[in-house]
Amino acid sequence: MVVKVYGPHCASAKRVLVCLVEKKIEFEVVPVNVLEGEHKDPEYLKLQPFGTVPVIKDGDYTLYESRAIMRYYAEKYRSQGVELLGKTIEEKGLVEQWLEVEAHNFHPSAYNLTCHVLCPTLLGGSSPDPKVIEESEAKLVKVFNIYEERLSKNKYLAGDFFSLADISHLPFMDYVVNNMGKDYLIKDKKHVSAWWNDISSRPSWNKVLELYKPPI
Ligand SMILES: N[C@@H](CCC(=O)N[C@@H](CS)C(=O)NCC(=O)O)C(=O)O
Repeated sequence: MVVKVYGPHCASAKRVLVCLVEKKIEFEVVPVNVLEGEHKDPEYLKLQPFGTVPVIKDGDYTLYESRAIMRYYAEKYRSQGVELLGKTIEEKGLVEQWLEVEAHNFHPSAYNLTCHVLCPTLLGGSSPDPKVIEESEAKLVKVFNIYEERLSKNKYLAGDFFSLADISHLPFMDYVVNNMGKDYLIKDKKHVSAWWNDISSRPSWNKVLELYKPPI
């Protein structure tokens, strides 16, 4: 059964797509035009009642929330493709820890910047608020200071192995560093910069970026 990924052009879906490519899982995509509000259509809401992308369908099985989908496939196809969950229980704990850090410490500020710098007028957004931008950048600097310390001891966030925790950062780090041109946030951080160069050079990420351009 080929996995169907709804809304491949959106940032959160790209997490899922990179995971599928790294795990060598076959998939097809179903476009969802968020700019036209298709993610709020009644048919779509039957799959994702909160009206966000992505969703996957795997036969009769439906799953939403991008990080949950990654965890599901990394576990389901554990022995296939790149091991993304860690081999030991300790490694697995650290992958989970850094996935949570991404979701709760990195993502909110990166998301706010995306809304206020990249797409203030889209998706019902308001005009850019300089205070939100300033505060979000300040919060990201603090987060990156902690990453710098961590990455001075390990090549990747969870240890010396690439994992879901790294994948989870790709879409919004790309927005911040490349699309918004805020590379100055990491430029003076040798280890964060090396980590970003490494993970953003992976063929899986470049394939996903090339195939599914952002909607903005
Ligand atoms: N926690 C969700 C967030 C999904 C999300 O916010 N997706 C954005 C696109 S990247 C979206 O659907 N935005 C449209 C909206 O919120 O109306 C996940 O990780 O799947």
